[in-house]
Amino acid sequence: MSTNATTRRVTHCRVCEATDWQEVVSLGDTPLAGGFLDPADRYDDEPFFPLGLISCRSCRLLSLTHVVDPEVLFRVYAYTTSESQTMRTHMTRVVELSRDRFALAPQSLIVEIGSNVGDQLIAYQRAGMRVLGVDPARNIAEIANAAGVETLTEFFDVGVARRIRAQYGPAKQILGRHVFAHVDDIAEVLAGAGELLDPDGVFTIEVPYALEMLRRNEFDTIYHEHLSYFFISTLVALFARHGLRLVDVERVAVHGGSVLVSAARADSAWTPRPIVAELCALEESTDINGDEVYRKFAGTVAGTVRELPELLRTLVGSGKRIAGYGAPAKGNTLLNVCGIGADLIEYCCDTTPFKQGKVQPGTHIPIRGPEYAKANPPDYFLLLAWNYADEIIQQESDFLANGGRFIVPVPRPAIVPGASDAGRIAGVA
Ligand code: DWN
Ligand code: ZN
Repeated sequence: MSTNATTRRVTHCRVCEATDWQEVVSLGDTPLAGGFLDPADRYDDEPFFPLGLISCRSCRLLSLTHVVDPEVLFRVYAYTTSESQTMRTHMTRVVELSRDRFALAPQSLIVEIGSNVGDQLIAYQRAGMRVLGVDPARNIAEIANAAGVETLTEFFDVGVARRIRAQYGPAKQILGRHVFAHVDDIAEVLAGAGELLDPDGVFTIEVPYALEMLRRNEFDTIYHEHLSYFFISTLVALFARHGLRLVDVERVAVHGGSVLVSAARADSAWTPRPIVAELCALEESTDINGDEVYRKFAGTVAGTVRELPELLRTLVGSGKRIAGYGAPAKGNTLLNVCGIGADLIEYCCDTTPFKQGKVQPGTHIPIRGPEYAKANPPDYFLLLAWNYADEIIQQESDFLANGGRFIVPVPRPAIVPGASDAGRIAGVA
């Protein structure tokens, strides 16, 4: 079933309002990546929505072709920040970088948009800051409030920003980690930031870096929650339109290669660090303003969509058992677009209690907890949560020692060799 009532086709660029789009890749109709379902005999009413990527020829924003109503996507949310060492270390670093670069004193007010269960704000609390979370997901905000992180159950907009300022005062930092790409009305959020920000405050976002998505073929990070995929040069232009100046970028490894980007009021004392111009030059030299780089990306995506199911079919055909490692949102783009279903993947193993016992959207592969995977180890894990590859491969040393192997889907499908595989060529790429 495809639904029109809750979708809108994108016509104007949400950064620069231009209407000249290059079609990059169409991934067909897919279910919502976070639309985990209770097991059922039939799934006739499951909604599917068009999923396609286009590039604005004016500012090179990469955008989805269709916007799904945020009330549908974000009021009940399956994703809670992963309890991984990688993420804990990263969150501490976000606090240190912000404090050191922008002179955040103890007791500064930090407001986080899309604050999820509050883990990032707890790291700020430890550094002595005052914190406030804003997150529209009722189930998630409840967990954060119970953990002692005051969280408003709201979409951030001008009205919410004014209320916060009246009650708590201006914010020294407004933070949005992996949420800005989810916002359709960017102008409203930036106007809200303008209302709430202290004259010397910074607006900091962390977004997947579009250059990395293209370079590493991370096409599975394309799904309905992610409306925008940003280059630094696009963000420079965006902030300038809204009275802000992009002053800092830090490249960070999380979520497949992201950027932590800070903007200050254009009339503040903060000036751009050299990295801003360096990354704009890198993007220029990668020819992001031409069409070819996007055509090439589409070709690589098509290659993976062909090769990955072939590899899995060959393994299953020779009697091997395969399970998915993790049930991340991006896994559902991968599985649905590649046509990989329960005939190839027995189950997906995920640590998130909310997902366990449910089935994956579209493919209806059951989701189990780690104990089940321990008791029923497959021959191969398809590493759907590939962004935690190092940590997961390390923690699954028993699985590897017993002959189990991981398959990574991107940049090209490949079997990760174990220590005992020296000299053998694995995978298809
Ligand atoms: O922007 C978004 C990003 C930041 O987070 C979202 N729209 C939703 C979400 O995307 P995701 O679901 O692809 O995120 P993760 O963090 O890659 O998800 C990893 C999944 O794998 C989680 O469900 C937890 C699970 N996991 C696991 O089962 N064992 C993770 C690790 C590290 C593990 O050891
Ligand atoms: Zn544009």
